[in-house]
Amino acid sequence: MTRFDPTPADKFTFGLWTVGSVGRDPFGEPTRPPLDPAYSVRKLAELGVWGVNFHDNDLVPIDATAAERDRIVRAFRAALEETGLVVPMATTNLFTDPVFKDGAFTSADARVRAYALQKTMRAMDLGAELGARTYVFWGGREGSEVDAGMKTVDSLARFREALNFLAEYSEDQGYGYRFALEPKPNEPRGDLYLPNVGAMLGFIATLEHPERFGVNPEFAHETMAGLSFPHAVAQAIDAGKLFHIDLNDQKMNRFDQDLRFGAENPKAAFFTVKLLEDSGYDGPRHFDAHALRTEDEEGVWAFARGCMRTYLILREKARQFDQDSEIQACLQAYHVRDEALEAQMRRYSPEGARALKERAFDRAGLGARGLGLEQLDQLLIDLLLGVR
Ligand code: GCO
Ligand code: MN
Ligand code: MN
Repeated sequence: MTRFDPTPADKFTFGLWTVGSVGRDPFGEPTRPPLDPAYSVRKLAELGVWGVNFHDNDLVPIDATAAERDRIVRAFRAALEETGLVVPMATTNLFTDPVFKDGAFTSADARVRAYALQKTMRAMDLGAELGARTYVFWGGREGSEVDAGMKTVDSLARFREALNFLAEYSEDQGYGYRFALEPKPNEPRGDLYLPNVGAMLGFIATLEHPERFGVNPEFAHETMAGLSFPHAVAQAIDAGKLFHIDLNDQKMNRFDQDLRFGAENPKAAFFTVKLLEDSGYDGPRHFDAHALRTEDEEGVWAFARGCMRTYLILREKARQFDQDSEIQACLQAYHVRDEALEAQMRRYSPEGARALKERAFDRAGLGARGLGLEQLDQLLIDLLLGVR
């Protein structure tokens, strides 16, 4: 065992759909056979993973009979008990079946919306049965290609109604779920509603029980929109709304690539890990990514090991960053403190405001001061590239 081998204490999780991805894409058929869920559980446990998550239909096919459902859940539960893997999060597939082609909770057809509620309540039952405490909503089809259907404003109201309904259902059943809403800018719809973390946080404030709702930011999704993932995570942390996180990687402004964590943007991955570790976030470190389509099963496990290894390497780098005296000296020089001034700014008072208005500032001097960020950032690069 090396220091970069994960253990359950690291709280790494994968979705059944991630390691189970068969490599299908819009242009090509699967390149790998499907994996049996109980088999995935055993393999993940061997790798040191803590938990496994699923959409209802990753585990139970959409057309399974009640007897089939029970048999599948029993086999899955046996694998969990044997390995000690937990199910911290569950979610609903509201995007694969043609019934959801124009949205689930935001469909213009009341019957589709009602079916989406039914399917989600049943999926919440399944998740709770297996111990899940976090419930993720990713509105895969909640969006549009054309707005001529005139439902853009209505869709938000319907999405709100559905979430309020399901939060009540959770309380009524005693499930006590915390809900994590996952934004994405587009794909599979031309435009998805509530496309980024900021939009989702604004929407949460309009719900009946905002305290039960937080966000599930995904690296790929903010990056697709050309936004900074660490900044989105920071906003979620600041709002006390980081309920879950989807780690992966992505080139900017493309389709959702779901690359191995840290594979494309190791620097942003470093800041993500540092934010998670420094903030005291104690939820799952979930990888919502999949192996490249070029890979066979061996490649899938190499991919899963790689996600966790990179996280652990970056966690060590984050500690090194905190202990590096040269880096810390740069940071100290950069963050200029002034207790008296900060006290005046912290909270408004008429005296403080007057004092600030009258104070003379060396504007030219402040503008001319070099901040040392080139040097600091190069020290970080040296650290990440392993020469420090
Ligand atoms: C995607 C999403 C999904 C969700 C998953 C959990 O782009 O397909 O990231 O993988 O995270 O449906 O709700
Ligand atoms: Mn995604
Ligand atoms: Mn995701």
